[in-house]
Amino acid sequence: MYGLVNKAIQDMVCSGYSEQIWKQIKHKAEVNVDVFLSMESYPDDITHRLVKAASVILSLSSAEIMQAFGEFWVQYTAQEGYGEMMDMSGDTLPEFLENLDNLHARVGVSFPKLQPPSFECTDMEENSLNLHYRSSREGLSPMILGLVKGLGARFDTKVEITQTQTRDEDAECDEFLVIYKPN
Ligand code: 1DX
Repeated sequence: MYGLVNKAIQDMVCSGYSEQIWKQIKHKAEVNVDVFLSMESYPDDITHRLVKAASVILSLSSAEIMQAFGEFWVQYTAQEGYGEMMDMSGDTLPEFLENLDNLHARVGVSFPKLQPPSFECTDMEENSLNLHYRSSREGLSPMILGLVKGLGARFDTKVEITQTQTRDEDAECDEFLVIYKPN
């Protein structure tokens, strides 16, 4: 994944805990990268090792860390150079979710190593939708819970999200029921 992701993990830990805790996490993860470059691609394994090590050092589950990271990502990218892109992607939670594939397509033009996930909204009602999530990566569904909650905060919208399908023999992709209400 692009370094922006690892940098976001670093900033989340440093702002919520401390630089020293971050150093411990990096050491435990055996990650010897001094500074992550946002626009450089790194092996996914580095990100996974950081999440695992953070879970040990902070005594949180990997799922909890990934969910917190998803929430953090929405505001982090908005303030780290991608605010305009986020602003263009919708004024409401459902609109933003419907535009996510376009957003990733735009990023992918400049950053060809992007492996963008795909999001599809079905069964759209006044206050609910079904979110289908497809990714070349595995194990990231806890992050989706956080990302959608982060979007709820961004749009001042109350959200409940539950996973209704998990990608396995039966289901072709992960699915989430999103219930929302703008304040
Ligand atoms: F609900 O499933 C709200 O590296 C959401 O595979 C979900 O392949 C917002 F560094 C610049 C750059 C670069 C901008 F400069 C990414 F290149 C992307 C900014 C998306 C904002 C996807 C990150 C692929 C890296 C799912 C989890 C990964 C999507 C991460 C969240 C808005 C983003 O993001 C998976 C990669 C951006 C950029 C957004 C993502 C890669 C999301 C969301 N994804 C890189």
